[in-house]
Amino acid sequence: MFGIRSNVYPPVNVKSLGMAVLLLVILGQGPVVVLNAQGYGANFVIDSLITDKTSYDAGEVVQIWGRVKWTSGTESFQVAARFKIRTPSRPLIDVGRDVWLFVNKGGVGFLRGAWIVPKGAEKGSYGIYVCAWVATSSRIVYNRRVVSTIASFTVRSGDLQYPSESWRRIWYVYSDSPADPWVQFLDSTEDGSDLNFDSDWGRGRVKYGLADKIGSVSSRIVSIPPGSWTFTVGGDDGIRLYIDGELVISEWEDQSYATYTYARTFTTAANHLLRLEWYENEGDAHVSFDMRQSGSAHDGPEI
Ligand SMILES: [Ca+2]
Ligand SMILES: [Ca+2]
Repeated sequence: MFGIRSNVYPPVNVKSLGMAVLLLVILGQGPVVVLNAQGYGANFVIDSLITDKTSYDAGEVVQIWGRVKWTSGTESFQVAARFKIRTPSRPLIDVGRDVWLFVNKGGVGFLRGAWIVPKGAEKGSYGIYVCAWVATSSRIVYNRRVVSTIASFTVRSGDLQYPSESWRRIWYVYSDSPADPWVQFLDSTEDGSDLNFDSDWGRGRVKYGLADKIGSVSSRIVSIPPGSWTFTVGGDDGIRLYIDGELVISEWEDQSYATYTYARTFTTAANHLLRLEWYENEGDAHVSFDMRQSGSAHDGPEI
């Protein structure tokens, strides 16, 4: 699933690099990284291609800007641009088209595009390709002076992260199908430092204004001392728990809030990876996690 943003801007005459900086500030982005841009053309060149970061997670928006210089001539031009992404193993994906660049003779203009990294995007280096076509002020003339350029970035997506200080939660819109639950990435968050938690939203909003059709994948690493431990998870609706990648509790269905336990004896102290998946379909929403040494009234372990 690709999110495509096409931006059509009104005609503007942009003549200085200072305006480029101003434009980027207006766009409200953080650190800007100039990547390995290159281009060619008879009288104009894409001399920079810019993203706000060099690596991204699934669901993040890759903002792309290019700067184009027109080096000679007396005409006033528009440039139509098409943005494409080449993934590590797939051919070019057309991710958007932009028609808004206006270049007077000897001037500077700008391109802008955006792409949302899809859930499940493969890890690796991606290339952004921009093709631009000069147009007259009244109509676009494709294939007249083609310019291309490339920049690269890395996608981190697909990797669950296991912080030691908190749970990391990846939030999704739930699809109403337990077999293929996640239809849209919402956000990833670091949610507090409490290992054991009990989140009961009732019929209220869970997050992002959503009271229904929402779910999360929570993950963290925890150091577990030797001994017998009981893991208790609760869900309204579906819940499942993985320890070190092994599915140990699976109650992945619509249900009223219920808790389930799993016990394991650890013989040595070691770090273990926890992953808790949960979804809320409709009605009440509730999720909980608890781990403690068997027979202990204390939350465990010391972390
Ligand atoms: Ca609900
Ligand atoms: Ca429910």
